[in-house]
Amino acid sequence: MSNKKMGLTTKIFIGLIIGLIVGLILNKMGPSHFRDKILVDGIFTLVGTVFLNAIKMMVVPLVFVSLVNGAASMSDIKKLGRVGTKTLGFYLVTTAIAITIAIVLSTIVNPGIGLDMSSLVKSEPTIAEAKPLVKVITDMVPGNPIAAMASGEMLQIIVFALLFGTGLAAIGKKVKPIVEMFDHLNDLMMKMVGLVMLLAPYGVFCLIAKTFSGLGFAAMKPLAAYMLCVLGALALHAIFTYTGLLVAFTKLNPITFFKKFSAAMSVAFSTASSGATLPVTLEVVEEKLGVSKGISSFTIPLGATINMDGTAIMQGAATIFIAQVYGIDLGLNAILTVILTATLASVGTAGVPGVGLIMLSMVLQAVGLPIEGIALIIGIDRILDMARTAINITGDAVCTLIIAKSEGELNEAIYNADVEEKSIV
Ligand code: DAS
Repeated sequence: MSNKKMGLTTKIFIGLIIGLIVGLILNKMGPSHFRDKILVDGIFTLVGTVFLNAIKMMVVPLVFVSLVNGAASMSDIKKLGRVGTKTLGFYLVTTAIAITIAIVLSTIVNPGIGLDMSSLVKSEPTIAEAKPLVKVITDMVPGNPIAAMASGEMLQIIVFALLFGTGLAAIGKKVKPIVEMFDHLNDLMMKMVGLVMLLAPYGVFCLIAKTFSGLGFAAMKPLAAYMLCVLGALALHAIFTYTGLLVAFTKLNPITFFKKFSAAMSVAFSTASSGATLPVTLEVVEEKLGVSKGISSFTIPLGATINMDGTAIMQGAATIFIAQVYGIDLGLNAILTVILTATLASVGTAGVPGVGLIMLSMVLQAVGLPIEGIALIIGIDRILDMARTAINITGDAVCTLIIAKSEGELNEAIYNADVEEKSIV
């Protein structure tokens, strides 16, 4: 992990801790012109709003470019046929399971119930009533894709981008320059996200200080409950979904998997970037778990682009939390829309720090929840980003093992080797 990245993560943590302390002190100080007008409604709202707007600014271009890029990179799927279809199928199914676990757990824990934090966010949320699912589906196809982008109709942008990218993949060689252009544009989007995230330490400080100056310790419990929902769902998904799939489809020992894959998980945790961890993921999957290069060189990079189970879990829990904080009851239609949007959105979410939060604003827009709700959770998101990135790559590796086993391209002697040697000694 480069010093620059370590620097940003450390700075965000420092912004979080100092913002928490300043917020609690201001809360204890009680109302005053200085606190309420100069600080909370002044500096904190100004910097926090600039940071949130910078995140919102990235949503449409990031979603469009990364989804076109994701879909166009699936041209290999056509070539790889069976393997590609199986890989895509496993990735989408595990992501949908992940977000469902997060939503069910969050509706049991109810992290946002009992605390109205909406007073902290200036603009009144404009909530469109949850559309019937049939209308959601029919509305997914934009009558005018440019208008969809201008108005931030995210599901319509997703559908248009996936069709656009699939079209590029279907044409193949003739449009190679366009595919390469989108690959470069994707790099540009990642760089712009990186530049926006440079604001994070200051934005996080102001948003956390604002939240806690208004609510004091009362805000600790719901935010802690939200974090527990995300971390709990990540753990449940890893323990039950991945272990269950691994045993059901490969009969391999899951303990061996987690023992060997923990090296890659710790790199993903410390970098909060699936992309940065890619070389380590490939090395562990090939050298320690016995997957052939022919399979892993396709499924792992594709997974780092289109498979984000951990991110989907955060998006599911955050959507429930924000709806509860605003006192909005998400009906079944809205819940299904969240699952659909987050699963589709994960197709294009590239693996860089903070990108899941940007995609969260897209999920919130899809169900008419106020994006300003992100201000409530952004302060603690970096910690959750590290944990969910570790799960993102674990999902890629589990699906890769299943595909490799089904294709007869898994060397089980390598998979079991180290553990048996250790047990003999
Ligand atoms: N940090 C992203 C990744 O690298 C995940 C996220 O932002 O949710 O996978």
